Amino acid sequence: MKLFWTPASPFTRKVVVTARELGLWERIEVVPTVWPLDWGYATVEFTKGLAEANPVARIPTLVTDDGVALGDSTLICQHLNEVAPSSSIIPEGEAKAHMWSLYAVADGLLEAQIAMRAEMLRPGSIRSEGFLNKQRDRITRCFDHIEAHSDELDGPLDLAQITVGIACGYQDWREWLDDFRPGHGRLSVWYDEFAKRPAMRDTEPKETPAA
Ligand SMILES: N[C@@H](CCC(=O)N[C@@H](CS)C(=O)NCC(=O)O)C(=O)O
Repeated sequence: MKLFWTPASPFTRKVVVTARELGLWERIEVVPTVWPLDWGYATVEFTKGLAEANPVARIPTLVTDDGVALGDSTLICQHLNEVAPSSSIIPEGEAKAHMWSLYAVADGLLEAQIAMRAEMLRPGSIRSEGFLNKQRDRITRCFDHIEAHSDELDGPLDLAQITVGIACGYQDWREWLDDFRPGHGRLSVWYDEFAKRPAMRDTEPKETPAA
């Protein structure tokens, strides 16, 4: 399998943490991608092979062992879960709908963080404060929901937990995002422990290296 990657992308981190937790990381060839800083509002020169594999030209994109390109982190994590030899991060039965429900909130939170990142990259004169505030409000609602459902974070490892952990990590990393801890005490305690997992410690976000 081949993964188009950068350490700055929380969607890509979701895939990497999933692969590590499922024992699949050694089977993945990493293709580092480069993103000129105007990627948020302009078409940029893509890393060789990315747009050819996935015309959406976003990361993560995974090319499977059968040569099929999957250009979305949720699909990639589902694929990894299917090929994992013995473990699973997608529960069966009643727990499955609850897991996807919490997952969708955490994934929407990631989308809001990345929408803000793209907006923050625009020159200040054309940046929309209204748009940034809308994303901030969405982020607050999502953290409030996760706090109210924090008992669901205590079960066996699943994809919702991974995505919540990565959302907390991204919120901590970008200085223009607010501290998520005030008012979210149970989530804060959970995250402090979750962030100690080797798969989380080894994938802390970093700026995309220059070409
Ligand atoms: N829904 C997609 C979102 C992926 C996404 O937004 N990736 C960002 C990086 S975090 C990207 O590649 N942005 C480049 C662009 O939009 O041009 C997923 O889950 O994989």
